[in-house]
Amino acid sequence: MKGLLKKNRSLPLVGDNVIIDLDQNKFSVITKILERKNFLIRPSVANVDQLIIVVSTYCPEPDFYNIDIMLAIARLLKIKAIILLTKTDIKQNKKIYDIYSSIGYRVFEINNLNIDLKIKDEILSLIKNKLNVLAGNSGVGKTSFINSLFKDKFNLKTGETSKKLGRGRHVTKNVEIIEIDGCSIVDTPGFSSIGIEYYKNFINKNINLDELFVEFCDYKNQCKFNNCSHISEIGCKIIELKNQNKISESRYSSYEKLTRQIRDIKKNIWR
Ligand SMILES: Nc1nc2c(ncn2[C@@H]2O[C@H](COP(=O)(O)OP(=O)(O)OP(=O)(O)O)[C@@H](O)[C@H]2O)c(=O)[nH]1
Ligand SMILES: [Mg+2]
Ligand SMILES: [Zn+2]
Repeated sequence: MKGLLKKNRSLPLVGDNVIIDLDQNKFSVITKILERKNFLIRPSVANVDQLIIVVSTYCPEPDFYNIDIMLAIARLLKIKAIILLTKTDIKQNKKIYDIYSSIGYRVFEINNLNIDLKIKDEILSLIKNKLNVLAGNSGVGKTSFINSLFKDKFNLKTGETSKKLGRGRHVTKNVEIIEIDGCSIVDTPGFSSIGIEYYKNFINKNINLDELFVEFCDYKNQCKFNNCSHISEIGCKIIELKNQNKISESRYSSYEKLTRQIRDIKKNIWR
């Protein structure tokens, strides 16, 4: 990288488009990072078209809050999102399938050890000509998914999960773009949480958190108060729907938890 870029601390991310020149010693140097349309902070990737949220039904167990935060970040950054539910050969999880497909997300139930060919074709057509980022906890099967999608072409390193600890062993160490058959897919190290706190610079004072929950958007105009926070207000349509099980309990509780978390972040940065 050119000294000036380094000095300005504008480090390139995986997924960046850059200008490269030759210096007097004929070494390639990055002289400019082109404008990003978006970037994820953890995993660190720029110009993302689609987030592939990978969740395993078993070892590690699914974490609903994490799924909802990843979906919220995708909405915040206006990135498409799909969900891969892996290890369905060992255990099913209809709850996850039902919650997320009922609010419009495409959820694929996958066995990475022997992927269904129809599912494989559908996924291939969904990821083509896009920069796709795999995200999810260590051991959920992100790397296995790339191997199973491109079986004869890849055999990337995967690792047994620890049954005793119920988690993966952080096998993938780097964020790396894999380009094959017109698909760009980014393998990433596993994180137990993607961390909304990293996005505090995006979360301005007026952000409406309910917009990050797709199914809330259809109903929030029916709340009695315009600026309803859907936490304890009388006449709140969202709370009413939650009580009638028309909005899922776990989605509502993620919203509640996120509201609290953002309130704390705001207290600290706008005091
Ligand atoms: N039975 C079964 N095992 C799977 C499936 N997907 C992945 N595994 C196993 O789960 C373990 C972890 O898979 P990896 O692909 O290394 O997981 P990862 O998400 O890349 O993990 P990190 O690189 O540590 O973040 C391996 O032993 C895989 O064989 C699946 O669909 N079914
Ligand atoms: Mg991996
Ligand atoms: Zn409300």
